[in-house]
Amino acid sequence: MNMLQYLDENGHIKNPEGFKRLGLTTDDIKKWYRWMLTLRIFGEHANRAAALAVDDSDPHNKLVPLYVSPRGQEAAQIASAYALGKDDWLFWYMRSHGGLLVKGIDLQLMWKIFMGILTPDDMQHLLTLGIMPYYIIVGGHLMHAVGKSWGNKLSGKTNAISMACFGDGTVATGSFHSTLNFSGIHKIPTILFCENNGIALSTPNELESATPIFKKALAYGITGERVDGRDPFAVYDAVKRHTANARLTGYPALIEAVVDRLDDHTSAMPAKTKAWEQKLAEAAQRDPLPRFKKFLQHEAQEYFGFTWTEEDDANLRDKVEAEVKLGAEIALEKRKGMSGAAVVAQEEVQAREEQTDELYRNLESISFAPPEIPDARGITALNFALHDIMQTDPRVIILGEDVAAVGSVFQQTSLPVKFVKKYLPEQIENLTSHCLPLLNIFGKNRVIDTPLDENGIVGSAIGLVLAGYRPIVEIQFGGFIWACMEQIVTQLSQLRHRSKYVLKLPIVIRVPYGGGPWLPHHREFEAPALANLPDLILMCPSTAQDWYDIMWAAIACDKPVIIFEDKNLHRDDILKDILLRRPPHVQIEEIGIRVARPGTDVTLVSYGRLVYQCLDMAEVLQKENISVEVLDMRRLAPLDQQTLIKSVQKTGRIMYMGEEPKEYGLGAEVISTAALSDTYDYLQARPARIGPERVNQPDPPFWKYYFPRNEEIIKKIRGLVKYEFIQK
Ligand SMILES: Cc1ncc(C[n+]2csc(CCOP(=O)(O)OP(=O)(O)O)c2C)c(N)n1
Repeated sequence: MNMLQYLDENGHIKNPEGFKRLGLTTDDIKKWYRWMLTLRIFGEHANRAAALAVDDSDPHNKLVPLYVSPRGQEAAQIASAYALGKDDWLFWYMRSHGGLLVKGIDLQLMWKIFMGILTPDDMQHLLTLGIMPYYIIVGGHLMHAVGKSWGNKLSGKTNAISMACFGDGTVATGSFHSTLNFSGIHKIPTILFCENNGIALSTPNELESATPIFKKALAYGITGERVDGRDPFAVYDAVKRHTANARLTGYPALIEAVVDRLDDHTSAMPAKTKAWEQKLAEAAQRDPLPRFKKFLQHEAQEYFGFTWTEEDDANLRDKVEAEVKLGAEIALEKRKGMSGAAVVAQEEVQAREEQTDELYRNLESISFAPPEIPDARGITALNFALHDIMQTDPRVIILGEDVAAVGSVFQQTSLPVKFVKKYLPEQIENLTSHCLPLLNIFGKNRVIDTPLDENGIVGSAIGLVLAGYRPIVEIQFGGFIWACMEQIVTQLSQLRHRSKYVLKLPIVIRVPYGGGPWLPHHREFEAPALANLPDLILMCPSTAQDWYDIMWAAIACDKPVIIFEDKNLHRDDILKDILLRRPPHVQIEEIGIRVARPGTDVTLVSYGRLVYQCLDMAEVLQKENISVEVLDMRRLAPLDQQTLIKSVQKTGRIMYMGEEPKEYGLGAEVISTAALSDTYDYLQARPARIGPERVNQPDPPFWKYYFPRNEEIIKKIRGLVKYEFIQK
């Protein structure tokens, strides 16, 4: 196999001149060996700790819940991280924790990571060193590395780049493709460091990839190189060269370090295939530790002027062994002092804490008094919200498919011609034939047409946050959000938790939805499937002012917010109203249910376009002396329980109406909130819900027969009012 190598399997330098040019010192060499040994010895102890239960009460609760051994990959991990600069970030996967030592963590902290007992202070320390929390989802971290480097590049900090480490199985994921594609197109200086140990759990590399890994770079217009990953000099040389080039030119690189996995897949899952076991003895011959020891014994004298004896080696091992044990003892002591109940309770508080960005906590600092818009519709409110936010906060950028040159498919990321002429005459020359794309005002570094890759977009947005940005992502149609569920579910809704709530995630995702005569994936309502995910705030405005205010409140919030915008309301005249353009005056948590119409007999709960249908039906029912209170949810999740309960306690009756199939829909939460609380005692009728059956929407000509129809609403509400509650 062709690959860069300085150190042969017997510990001899193959290319003396090239080796000397690496400019390594005695100090470098000794540090490397010490770290490699530390990693090896730590791994042996961690594997043992992974077999020990914390106490007799629960044999499954191990001291180390899961250990993923880097045995055989130490040289690649230590030398690659050593080639990074102080400000570079490391996006690691579980097996690849050697780089953490190089970046500066001590053994106590390493133990805490694997024991699962990190505190917020520990996490803050890791982030300060440029180390991300751990990732379990294969490939989940790759786009975060790209986004971070991208953000650095956009803000001119070209000296700080990211390195993402991953295994050969990861090459099969969509995230790998996204990573190479984004970084190739936008010249994002990221080092993609693949530790190819030839096997992914039990699956050999030839079943993950039909071509050599490093050659894939070519297809994306970036550089690829293969090195012997058991030779730290080759690894160091490659990473050093490519990071220097990345800093200078912005070019990313894919480095394939060929290594051997000399241990089980994980402590919990040995995955000893016959093929792997057969190759183990041969692979052990390439073990980087004995190889490096031989180098020290054979070559250190010639190249660095010192000798390395068996005694030196034994002394170092003893020292490292003692350090590893001491680290474990300190970590164990800390563990003893932790109460499980207190940790869980604290996390609940942290998760719910309001998180408003500093800039928006002090509104006086925002000088902002643009003229009101007298006849704004939903789209106008959205247009001006985005414009005003971009103008006020330079950290905000817009990302998405077709958001730049054309100003989005519904012109959400643009300004309409007539308003530009009236309010922004200085921008007239930037108009296209039909609008003023925000791109033409804020430039290509702030309004970015991304590749057609939703998972890549959300992943890069998370990385951009790490570089100080506050991205607004557009998902072109709600139906396409499924293409980024991996990032939304496993990262956006969980990363704050994995970072012990130290990381902030100010990302806003806008999702146009709304039933109508359209093809599949352009008409569904996706919020119910997301509402069960912790840490996401889901919003849905139905007035022009709310559209504006919610967008601002979302951008001020340090938690991820997903805004569902009913595209049926974009240009509906029913929304026409005076739009006050104002900085965020309420926190997103305070934007709960809006009482769209007060009433006394029945509480009718809905969202988006349906609110207007509810209002119409309330008008009809009023003529029969049935007074309906219409609630516009606005915040779909978490639900504004207080306002809901107050209303139901007043009316004694509740009905939910939604666009989504009613089974497992948002109505389940709305109704159970009323029925499971003290409000149950106020109920005079069994709660009702109305909405489509749990089937897909029909073809376009028949769409109206799917959604709640007026007659049904009237009938159900009449029934509610006549109802005698069975138990009463
Ligand atoms: C998306 C996803 N699918 C499956 C898994 C289960 N899993 C964990 S590690 C692993 C193999 C990873 O192989 P590779 O990328 O080569 O890294 P290695 O473990 O060999 O270092 C698998 C299948 C996972 N964590 N995430």
